Amino acid sequence: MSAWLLFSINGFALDPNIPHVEGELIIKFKTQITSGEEDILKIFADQVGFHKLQAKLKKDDSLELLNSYAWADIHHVRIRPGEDFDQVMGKIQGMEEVEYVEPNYIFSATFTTEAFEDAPSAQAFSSEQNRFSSAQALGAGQNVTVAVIDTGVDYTHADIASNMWINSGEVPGNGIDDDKNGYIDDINGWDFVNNDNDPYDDHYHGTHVSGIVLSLQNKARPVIKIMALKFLDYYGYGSTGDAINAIDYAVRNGAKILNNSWGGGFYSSALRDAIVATYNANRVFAVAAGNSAVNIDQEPSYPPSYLIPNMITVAALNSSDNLAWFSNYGPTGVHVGAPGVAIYSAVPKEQCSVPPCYKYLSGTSMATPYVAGVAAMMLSEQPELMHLQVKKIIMDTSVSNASLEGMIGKGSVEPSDAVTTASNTTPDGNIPPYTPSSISDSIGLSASESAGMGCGALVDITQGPKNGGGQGLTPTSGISLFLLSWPLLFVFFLRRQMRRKFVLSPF
Ligand SMILES: [Ca+2]
Ligand SMILES: [Ca+2]
Ligand SMILES: [Ca+2]
Repeated sequence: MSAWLLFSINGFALDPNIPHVEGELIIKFKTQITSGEEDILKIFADQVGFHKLQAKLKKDDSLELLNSYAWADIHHVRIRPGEDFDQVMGKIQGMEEVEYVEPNYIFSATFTTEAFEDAPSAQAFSSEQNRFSSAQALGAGQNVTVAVIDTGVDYTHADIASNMWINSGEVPGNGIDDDKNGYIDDINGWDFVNNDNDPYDDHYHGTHVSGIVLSLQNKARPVIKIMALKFLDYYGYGSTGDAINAIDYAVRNGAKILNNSWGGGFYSSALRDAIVATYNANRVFAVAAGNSAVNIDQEPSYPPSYLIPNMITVAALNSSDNLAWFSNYGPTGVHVGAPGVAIYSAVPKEQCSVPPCYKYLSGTSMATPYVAGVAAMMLSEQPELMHLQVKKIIMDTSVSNASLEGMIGKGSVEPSDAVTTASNTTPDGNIPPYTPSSISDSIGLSASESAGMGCGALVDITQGPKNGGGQGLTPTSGISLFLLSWPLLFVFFLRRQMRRKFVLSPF
């Protein structure tokens, strides 16, 4: 039986061209999803779930368990060499206890490497950034941790070194998981690609993003801490399983804001559930709209197209506050815009001859950390604000113009106004209950209405097929992003193939 047929049973067909890690699956059992911080902070890799999986699946020893997520009863497994991927997936699919099983899809960093022969001078750039730095005068409150879920961070960079998050419960270098969070000697974060405690950036994207987050704070009164969570590899690609690991780590280890400058993936129920867990834990999930120049209200792209109310989806603007030519848009799915063209920020020491190194990059990847930085300054001023309040303030204080009307939900982010408003806003600790709608659900509002956000910001835009559709689940924007980055993706596949000896699907 082919994978196509198996997936058809579930109401849609798996396109073999969709990039995924060969031989790996993500499985969710039908259980009551518990909500709230208490649950999500439970110790990782709940053994109950593992034993259940063993009882159900490991009798024939066909699976290797890579990870379990206690908060949603999700298991990340690898099919043992020699086992037939389709057969094993079919067996899992047929189990009545299984809510879903899906491939371990691959995502990519959302930036563009266009040449900047006419890059603005550093001086011109700084004038564009002035309105952002004006927010710096305000923040003088508590420290706020921002998780940069990306390619890693050069934590030695002059702009970054003193602003790294430090795991105070961990004694470095003693080979012991002192804080019992499941990670040994994790001082600044974790490297989920190589599974080690050194999340150094062997690309440059994550360092650039981190530099932008930190540019929102007053250097004389630093309050932002960067938690480095590497899930994108040397080429800028990463898997759903590693993304979920990173999201889980961020929540359990105290990051209030998660910066997600990546995307281009297929609809993953497991990734959706991981983001819902961040909602229940009162975290702000900033996410890049993507660089395919499409309307994601019509052509969904993931993760930006999920309907999860604590997500702030960010478009890239140029220096005239118009949409950047490459930026995705959509009045429903994209909430605000921020500078994303020729942004000057830190890159790792390997990137120039005389460190500290800097580089101009463009992308919604660069716009998103501005919003994460603004959110951090807001929470520094008013630490008890709920995620939906942070989002509402950022949206309501943004400034629209004729070119943005109808293209994105609101306008260009105004950091000073957002931080000032936050400091004058009474925190509301009551997180409205939220139940995710599956891709086969009809489009509509859910608990988002009770969140009081208005302006269509929280309308479900997961326009998947109705039940049994079988053809509507193609996220064309994701596909076009892949086309845009096809050569890199091909390199990624070759690399993976060489490193892990996987037999890879054509795409
Ligand atoms: Ca630890
Ligand atoms: Ca230790
Ligand atoms: Ca490493």
